[in-house]
Amino acid sequence: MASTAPKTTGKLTDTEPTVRLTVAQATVRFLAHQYVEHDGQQHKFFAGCLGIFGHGNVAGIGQALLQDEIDAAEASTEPGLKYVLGRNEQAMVHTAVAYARQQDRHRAWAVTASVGPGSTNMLTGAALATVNRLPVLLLPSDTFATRVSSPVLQELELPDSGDVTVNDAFKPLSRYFDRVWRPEQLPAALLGAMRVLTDPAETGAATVALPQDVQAEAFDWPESLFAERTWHIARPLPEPSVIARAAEMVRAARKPLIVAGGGVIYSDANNALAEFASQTGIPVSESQAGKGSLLHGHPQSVGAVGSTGTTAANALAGDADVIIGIGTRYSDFTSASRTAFNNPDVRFININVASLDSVKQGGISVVADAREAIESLSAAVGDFRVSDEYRTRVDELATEWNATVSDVCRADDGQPLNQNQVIGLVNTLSDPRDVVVCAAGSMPGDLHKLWRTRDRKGYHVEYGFSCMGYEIAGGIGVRMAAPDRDVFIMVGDGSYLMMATELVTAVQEGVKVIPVLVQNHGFASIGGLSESLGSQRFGTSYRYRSEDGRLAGDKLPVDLAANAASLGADVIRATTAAEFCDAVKAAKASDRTTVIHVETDPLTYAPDSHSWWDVPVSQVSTLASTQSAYARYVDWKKVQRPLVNPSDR
Ligand SMILES: Cc1ncc(C[n+]2csc(CCOP(=O)(O)OP(=O)(O)O)c2C)c(N)n1
Ligand SMILES: [Mg+2]
Repeated sequence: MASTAPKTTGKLTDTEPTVRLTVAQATVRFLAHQYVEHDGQQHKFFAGCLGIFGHGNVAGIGQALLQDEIDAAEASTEPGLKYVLGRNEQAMVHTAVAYARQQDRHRAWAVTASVGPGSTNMLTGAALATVNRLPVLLLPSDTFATRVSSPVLQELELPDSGDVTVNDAFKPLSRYFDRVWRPEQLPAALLGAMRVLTDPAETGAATVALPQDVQAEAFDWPESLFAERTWHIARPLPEPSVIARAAEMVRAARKPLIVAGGGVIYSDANNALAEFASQTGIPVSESQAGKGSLLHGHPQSVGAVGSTGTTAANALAGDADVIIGIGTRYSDFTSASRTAFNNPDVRFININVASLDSVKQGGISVVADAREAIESLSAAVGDFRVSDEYRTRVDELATEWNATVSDVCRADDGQPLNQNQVIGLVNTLSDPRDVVVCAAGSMPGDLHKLWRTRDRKGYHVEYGFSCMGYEIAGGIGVRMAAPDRDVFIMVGDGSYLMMATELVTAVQEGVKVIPVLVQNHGFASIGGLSESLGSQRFGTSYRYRSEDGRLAGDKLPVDLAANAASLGADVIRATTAAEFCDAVKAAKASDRTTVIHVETDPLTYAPDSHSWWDVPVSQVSTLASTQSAYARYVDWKKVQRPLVNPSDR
């Protein structure tokens, strides 16, 4: 019954029936009733809630999740919000983000953490989600809104500010941030977070900080807050006049090149892109997030572009007069730090849902869904075809690169494997629909160059943030999103040591993943980078400190295979190609998480990209190695172009 008292503090409605719940219970109930609709399909948005409890959430969100689980068990239904316990808050965000990526951003997780370090552990995950434009709802716990017990355990307590808490650090890392000081604010905060999470142009980390006293506080909520709510995931249409201008530019192009980014995959524009490429003959290169936009073997596929690109894509990029960027944010790796697109007259057409990306490189800005825009552009370019001469050049370059890859990946039985061979073997022995996951080290670049993608969701390298430690946690998220695919997690020893702990979560949840642990006793990637920049691999290998005080002694006696086994995983050690093949077959046949441990030589590199990445070198030094690296750096800087010329000229 509606009360006769006027609507004041402590009330949201006089006209609707209400239900009395804590803020945490209301949050869980609300999240369980959020749906999305895309292309006529409708389903729940949240797969569940990952969490680690401590003070702040144990009796708030924790109590609410418990009640949800018990209510569901009694009613013989699924919980509204399934709870999964992780080992590290950063890792839980990685799992959530990887899941969302595998699901084309159509499903997501909430992540709850306790006050203080539990919450700040999620900061890296927040940045990773926002940089990669992937949805995750973060629910950090906050210190008391009432402050009656301040300073509480893990409270920041600044001398000059009463309302700042450690969770303010989420603000620049989140696409949406709110703190619920009072229960009345909860509906607006949750609705605001949902809007951002389900908007392809805005999505990223959405953070709703929940003070510990507020989480536990009871309130009379309007029942409508818990109604099933469906958020439409939009496909914004391009403006016809903009498409006409873009088509005119394409029709005038002699050497056009497409740069496909993650947006192609999220928009499920793969078939549209394949048809457009076949119809026009325009070659397609791919960024890291865009790998899989056009499958390997398509006649117009020239593979990775940029700092870790193929010689084919990079040669074409260097000459291209029109670049059609689709769903790409043009990271420095994609543009080879603005040296890849080096035709003095190059012009850009940028198709992107986010205006931030669509205006980059001075390009014509087509703010639209990738699939819609490709289809419109395809119709608008009419009978345009690239010349036979250009088509032949594309063919020759792609064939040459393919031969290079086959050559470096060939494994001769009996010899210890190098990293190219490990990648080649995983590629050949995995099923086309299996997923390869990676994030940091030397393998992302090598995978970008060498991996032959056979399924639009078969390649998952987190390279927006390239976060060491993402691999295992992320691989778990991928497998949870795609339980019918095997997930091969390529993880270096450095990344493994940073965050191996989620193997325990994989075992707990029965989520089977296949980590391929590449042991090279340190940082092949940064070692190589250091050497190329004149810093002599300083501090990049895992060695005892030697008598001269340097980290140059023998290899450390770490046994990461034994470590993985101690966390509950099955482990197979492989040295030769034959052993590695057997290991992959056994891992695929098993229903348990199986780590394949392989030692490789950090000094064997993937074939060169004929490309560059801008990492500044010391301008003065007494070391000859640094001086010569600086001279090389200055040479590359000469060809770096700002790429801000307006394309519409
Ligand atoms: C969290 C984090 N810290 C530091 C870095 C910088 N970094 C990039 S790769 C790398 C070394 C990775 O070592 P490993 O996993 O063994 O791969 P390898 O280089 O040997 O292939 C480092 C330190 C990073 N990307 N992420
Ligand atoms: Mg390593």
